[in-house]
Amino acid sequence: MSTLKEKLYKKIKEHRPRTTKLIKEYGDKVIDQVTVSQALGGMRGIKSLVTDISYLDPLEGIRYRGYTLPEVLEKLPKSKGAEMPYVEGLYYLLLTGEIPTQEEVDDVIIDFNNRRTVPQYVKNVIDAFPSESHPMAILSAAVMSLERESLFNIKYKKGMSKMDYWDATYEDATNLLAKIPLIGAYIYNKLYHPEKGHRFCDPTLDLGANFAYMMGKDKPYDDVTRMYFIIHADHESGNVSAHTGHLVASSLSDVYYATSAMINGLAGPLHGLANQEVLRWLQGLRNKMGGKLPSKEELKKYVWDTLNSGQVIPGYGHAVLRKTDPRYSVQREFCLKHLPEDDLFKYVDALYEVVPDILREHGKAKNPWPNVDAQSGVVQWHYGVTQYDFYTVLFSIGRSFGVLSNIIWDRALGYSLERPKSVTTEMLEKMVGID
Ligand code: AMX
Repeated sequence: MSTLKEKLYKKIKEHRPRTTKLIKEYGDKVIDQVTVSQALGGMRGIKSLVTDISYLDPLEGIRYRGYTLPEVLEKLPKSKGAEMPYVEGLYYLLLTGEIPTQEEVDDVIIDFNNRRTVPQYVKNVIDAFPSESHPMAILSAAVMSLERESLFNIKYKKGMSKMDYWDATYEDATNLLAKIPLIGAYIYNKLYHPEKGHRFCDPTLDLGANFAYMMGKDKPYDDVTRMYFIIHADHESGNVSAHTGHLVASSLSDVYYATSAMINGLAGPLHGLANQEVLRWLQGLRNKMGGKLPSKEELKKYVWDTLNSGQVIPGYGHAVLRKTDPRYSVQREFCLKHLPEDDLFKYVDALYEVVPDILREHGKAKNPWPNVDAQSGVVQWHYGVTQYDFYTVLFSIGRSFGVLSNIIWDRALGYSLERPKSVTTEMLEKMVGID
């Protein structure tokens, strides 16, 4: 058993009695109430999910296992000369709640490297897609095609004890996490650089560096990759991608079904696709300005024109956050250090000066501040990943780490099949006293 798996098992055994006690002794205690607008409005804010992997404070932003993003980036081990930590170390943290030592991360890196091989039939599935297909559709199908590898399914059919569900799920999840960056890079090269062909992975490199290598990118794209995957990994359980993964896995569908479903949820423009929308919108602005940096008045007009045509300002607002997203700030810091003169970065910075005030005046958005997506496309664009359809694939790879860590723990703690209750509009009208 690997060091990570051993540590995880110890944590699971320690945690199980806490969940059992809560259900057995406090199962009837009320922790929230539901209003009509919540029932009709996407269940905003209802406390009805439990996860210990991450928590999203509306003002402070995300914490992974109690650590803020700057703390995560500072404390996790890094390779020599790197600014950003190993993604493999993040997996260790998400699963165990502990910051790994260099030795413990090395162990995970070796384990991941041993699981990397992407079967030829998955590549065939990818190759069979027309080149006009959206890369998210291809990613979803590629992950789905891997489903036949599920150890959970094999063991379940043979009659596995519930107490062992986490083990087979851990194996499936770790196999998928090791492969999904390679699948992403394969899709990228097929769609955008078929003339260059595909690169085999480099077994001497960690996940972030190998992804950069397979994408054909030089330094510091390895750090961009690590930063990107780490900051997108988790955002507690209620967002569309995390919740979809959890929901599908709650029926004991294996992690391949669950991950493919979470990818499908992430592909919507109000969620993961927003980063590509931001780039489209910024390019529209740049074209309008003929490449020059707009004045404050020109920027304001562009923002108001977008709003007045009934569209949202991509990269701004959030269902839970009520302040600037720390994931935006982490990327901004990176941009200030590495690409302060980048054209698009200057646009993004200038927009930060005007959009929050306009959204406040517009009076609809509960949060006028930027979210993660307002910055992330700019970083990718700068390093030559200009095919913005691809940005949500990068988001998906990062998000898989959080979603799969959650699913492993869901199985370890025996979380139930999800089944909330619905009512009809007529019932709702009766409940509030409308005749
Ligand atoms: N521009 C214009 N209007 C906005 C807005 C924005 N950026 N953000 C919210 N609003 C509007 C909503 O459309 C809604 O209008 P309605 O009453 O006419 O339906 C109203 O303000 C209230 O919305 P809210 O409660 O503040 O937000 P929400 O929880 O309903 O939606 C989100 C959250 C992110 C979908 C929304 O802010 C939005 O559409 N933002 C732009 C797209 C985006 O950046 N998405 C990425 C989010 C992060 C991620 O998941 N990757």
